[in-house]
Amino acid sequence: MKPQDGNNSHVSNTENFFGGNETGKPIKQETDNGIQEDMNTRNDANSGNSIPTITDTTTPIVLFVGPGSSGKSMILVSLAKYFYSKNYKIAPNENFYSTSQYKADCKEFNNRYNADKGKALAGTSGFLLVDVYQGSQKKLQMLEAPGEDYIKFNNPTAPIPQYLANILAAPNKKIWVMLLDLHSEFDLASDNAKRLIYTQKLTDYYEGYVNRDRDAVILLYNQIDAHNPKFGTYLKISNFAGAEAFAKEMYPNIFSSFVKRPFAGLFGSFPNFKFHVYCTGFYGENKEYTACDSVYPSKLYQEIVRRW
Ligand SMILES: Nc1nc2c(ncn2[C@@H]2O[C@H](COP(=O)(O)OP(=O)(O)OP(=O)(O)O)[C@@H](O)[C@H]2O)c(=O)[nH]1
Ligand SMILES: [Mg+2]
Repeated sequence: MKPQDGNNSHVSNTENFFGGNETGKPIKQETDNGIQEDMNTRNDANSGNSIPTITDTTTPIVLFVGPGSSGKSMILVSLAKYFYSKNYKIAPNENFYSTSQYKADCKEFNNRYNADKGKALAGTSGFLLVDVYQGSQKKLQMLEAPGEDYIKFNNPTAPIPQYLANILAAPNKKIWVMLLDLHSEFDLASDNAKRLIYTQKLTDYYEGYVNRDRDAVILLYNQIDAHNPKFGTYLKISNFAGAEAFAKEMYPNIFSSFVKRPFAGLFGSFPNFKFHVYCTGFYGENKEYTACDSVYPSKLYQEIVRRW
């Protein structure tokens, strides 16, 4: 989904900051005009960054890669809540993008964050760059971007938007959180064709941007609560090994592709990723949200800080 800026007419009037509509279900739209769409319709800024831009080229960046509505925003906010509990300071980076929509989203994030201390933080439906501070030192930047900028199932080879290409080319260490997204509305667990498209986007495209010596890759089986028989609920992980085996069965090429060979030309390789599971919370009938147990963000948090 896209932010409501300019003439972005495909965004429903009922869409809210949570990335959903009044019925609570996110509205998923795909466009396929890549860079032009990004530059022409999102920019209502007169000054500042006319496309989303990370100006800090040294602090590590956490990227949440996944299709629209796969759960990226909610992972970011549940992580933000956890960072807060660990006494890190969290602040949306207001200079990242100059649109009025972006400024409003930053304000909304701040308001909710400060009012609620993360009890029921909302996600955005567009962009958010969140800075994480330990004391006065910036340790991390977490990027939330619209899923369709990462993958368009109706046009998977479309170029990624220019802003994203710039971020991928930036010298910062990247912590790639790649969502396996098996159970969102695209239902990649039962749609073999789409799952293959997504596999190829990760292995043939994004893997090319992973710097194996600098970056970290986390393959995240998110929304595991949506699997039946269950591997976990929002309160606990019930069957990690089962979840991992299922994810491997669904994505054999991803698990075999993200490997590192210690010495060129020699046989043998080892995984160049960490596998984790995630559930952001419980979503009631009317999408009322109850945050997940800290077991999920704490494991992801440990993985991220281990590598920053
Ligand atoms: N069951 C379940 N549903 C989830 C979970 N996380 C997110 N959802 C559902 O997925 C919806 C979309 O989540 P978002 O975090 O907004 O998705 P997104 O990837 O940021 O989507 P875009 O911003 O459109 O790319 C939420 O409104 C929830 O309904 C989860 O862990 N379990
Ligand atoms: Mg989002």
